[in-house]
Amino acid sequence: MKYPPEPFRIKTVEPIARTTDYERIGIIQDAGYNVFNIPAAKIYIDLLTDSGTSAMSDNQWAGMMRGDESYAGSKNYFNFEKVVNRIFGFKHVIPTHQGRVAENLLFSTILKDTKGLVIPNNNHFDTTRANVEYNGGQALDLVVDIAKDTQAIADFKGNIDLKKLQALIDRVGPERIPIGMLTVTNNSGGGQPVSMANIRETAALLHKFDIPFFIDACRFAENAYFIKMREAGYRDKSILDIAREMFSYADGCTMSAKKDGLVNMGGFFATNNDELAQQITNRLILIEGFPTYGGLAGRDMEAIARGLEEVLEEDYLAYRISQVEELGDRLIDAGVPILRPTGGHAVYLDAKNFLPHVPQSQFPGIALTVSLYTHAGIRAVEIGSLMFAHEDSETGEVVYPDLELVRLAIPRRVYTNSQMQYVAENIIELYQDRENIGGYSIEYQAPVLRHFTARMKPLA
Ligand code: P71
Repeated sequence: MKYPPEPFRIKTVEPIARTTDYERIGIIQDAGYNVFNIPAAKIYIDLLTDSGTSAMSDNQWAGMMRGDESYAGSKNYFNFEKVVNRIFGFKHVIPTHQGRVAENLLFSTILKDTKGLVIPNNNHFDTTRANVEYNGGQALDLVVDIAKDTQAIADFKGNIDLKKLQALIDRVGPERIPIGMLTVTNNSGGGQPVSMANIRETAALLHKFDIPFFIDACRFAENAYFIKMREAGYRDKSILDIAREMFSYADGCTMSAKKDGLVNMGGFFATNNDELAQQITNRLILIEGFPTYGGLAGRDMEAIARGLEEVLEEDYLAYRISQVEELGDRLIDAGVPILRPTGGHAVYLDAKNFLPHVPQSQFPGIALTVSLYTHAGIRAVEIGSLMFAHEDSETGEVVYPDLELVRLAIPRRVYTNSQMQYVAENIIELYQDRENIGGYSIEYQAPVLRHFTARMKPLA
């Protein structure tokens, strides 16, 4: 079967309400044309993010009832640690309440007191970039060039360009690179996977210069599934074995369990480095909590432990990846420009090609996001100039991102395929009416991570 069906049945339902076209026009205006400001009750299909939006299984809910809420040494922490160890293989496991805290702890520790440090990655996601920059470092994106061509078909468009990484090491010297990273799958680059060969070679290159290698592991299971399907020699390996091999090359990872942990809240930092683990643990106690809970309830750690086991199931991953692919295929068949091939957790509309008459300075991704909401009550997220355009620190000129995307992130185990069909049909309608969609300007913006709270206004 090309698109394998859901490997679960529905036990609890949550009603969702539709709004009228007229209501939505008022709602989006009140929201300052920023979909982050819309109350969720006014959204019909919410594809803002796949983060923290998963449906938990009956097994995870049962685990919630087994929460041990002891301040120190909760039994759930030991379950959680055991599962993380089994999959990721790192010696120290430090729970955090979400991924960006793991990033904050890491970067505030390794970038502290030193100027001019750079952190290479395939593509940093927004919170990673912000945590690097806020701590005085420079976040560099060294993804392969083919990733910038939305129509090029390749198996591993999330790979880092090893020549660019070597050139960076030659240019700034290894002493200015405290760690190197890879984000799996590459979220800002279309949810594209990184190959095992690229992970192995990145680690080897960094280690040659004694630079530690960390993985941003949010969607590690989806990445492992793509390796199984696309990379020679992995078809007969289990997802667990592939994941273990991926992390065996790394010195540690940051993880938002809100993605492939199949939970609504949680994350961790893990590493083999004793000294770093000690420093981070000390900081954790200051900002998150005691090392055996790190900002999480005991029941949350139990849900993560169980979620991490479930996400490795192949029936689940086959359904997951193909649900996203089917939505992508429906749009491709209708000629709608999307980033190809379809990524692991989302379909990314190519806003530059969808709205060629709206220049990057007028936020085509925002224009499309607003139209999707007003047309059909669908919430997507811009991954383009509002999120990533910035002023060059030397020239002061605005640097625009290569890609102008609108991401339709699919929550895990949440929406049915008929709801996905509704999404596809409405996007196709919008595409047919694209000439009537105009640009936006910014009315208010925060100094960091402005996309979350910006207020916009239509230009026409
Ligand atoms: C996503 C998110 C969360 C988000 C971001 C922007 C708008 C809406 C929602 C979070 C990530 C991520 C990667 C690769 C670290 C984090 C931070 N992604 N790395 O994609 O994708 O994790 O949210 O748990 O702090 O929607 P955190």
